Amino acid sequence: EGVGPQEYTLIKMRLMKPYPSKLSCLDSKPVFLVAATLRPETMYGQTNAWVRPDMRYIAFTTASGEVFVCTERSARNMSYQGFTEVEGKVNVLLQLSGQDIIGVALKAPVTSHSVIYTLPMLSIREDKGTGVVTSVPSDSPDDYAALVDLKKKPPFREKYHVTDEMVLPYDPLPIIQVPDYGNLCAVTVYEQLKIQSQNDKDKLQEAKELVYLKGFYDGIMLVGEFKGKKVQEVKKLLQKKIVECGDAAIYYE
Ligand code: A2H
Repeated sequence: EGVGPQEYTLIKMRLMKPYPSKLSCLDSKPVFLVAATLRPETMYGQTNAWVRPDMRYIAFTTASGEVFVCTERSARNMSYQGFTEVEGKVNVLLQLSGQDIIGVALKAPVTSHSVIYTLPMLSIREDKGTGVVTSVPSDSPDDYAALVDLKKKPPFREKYHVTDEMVLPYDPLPIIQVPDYGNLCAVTVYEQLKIQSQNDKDKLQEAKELVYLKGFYDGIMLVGEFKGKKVQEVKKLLQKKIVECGDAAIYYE
C-alpha cells in the first residue's frame, strides 16, 4: 500500500425485485450494490454480501443509466474514473444507512447461488473500497468469521432483522484447493487458530497472512471454466470475462 493506486475488481450485485421500501423510488431502474475485491477468481464462492449497519451509503446514477449503491467517498472516486456522466460529479439519488439495505436479495455474478442476501459485518472500514464487501467464506477468514457469528447467534440475526433463510442455507463452497489447507482454507485456519468471532482482530490478521500468499501462488481452481488451473493464471482471465459481460468493472483507489 502507498506505492501507487490499488486495482480492485468492482463486482456488480443486482438487487432483485421487490426493492426494499427505502429504494422503492428506484423501481424502474436497475440497481446494484457494488463491492471492491482483490480476488475476482473467488466469485464462484459468494454466499452473501456485507454492509455495515451504521455506515452511510448513497445511491447514484452511472453514465449508462444504472444505479450503484456504495459509500459517497467511493462514488466520488468513481466519478473521476469515467463511471458518471459528468467527470467529478456524482448524481446522488438517495442517502441510505447500511441497515436500510440489509436483507435485500441480490443476483451476483458467477456464484452457483441464484440468490444471496445482504448481511451485517461490523468490521467494514469507511476509508477503503466501496463499503460493500462480497462474501466468500471458503477463502476469506473475515467472511467466514462474520458468517459463523450470524449462524450461531440468533439474537445477532434478530438485532439486524436478518431471517434464518438469509443465513442458514449458506455454507462455504469449495472452490479452490490450497496445499496443506484443503478446499475450504478459511475454515481450516479459523479452526486452527481457534478464532471465536469477527472481533478477533489479531487472529484474523494472522489467518489472512497464512492463507493469502498460499492461495494465490499454490491454489488450484476446483470449479468453473478454469477448473484445474492455478489461481495466479486465472485471476486476470476471470476479471476480464466478468468485466466484458458487464457484471464487473475495474476500480482504482
Ligand atoms: B476481498 P485491501 Cl476470498 N472494509 O474479497 C473491510 N474489508 C474490505 C473493505 C472494507 N471497506 N473493502 C473490501 N474489503 C475486503 C474477497 C476476498 C478478499 C477473499 C480473500 C481475501 C480478501 C471476498 N471477500 O481480502 O485492504 C475485500 O475482501 C483480504 C485482504 O484494500 C477485498 O478483497 O487490500 C479486500 O478486503 C481489500 O483489502
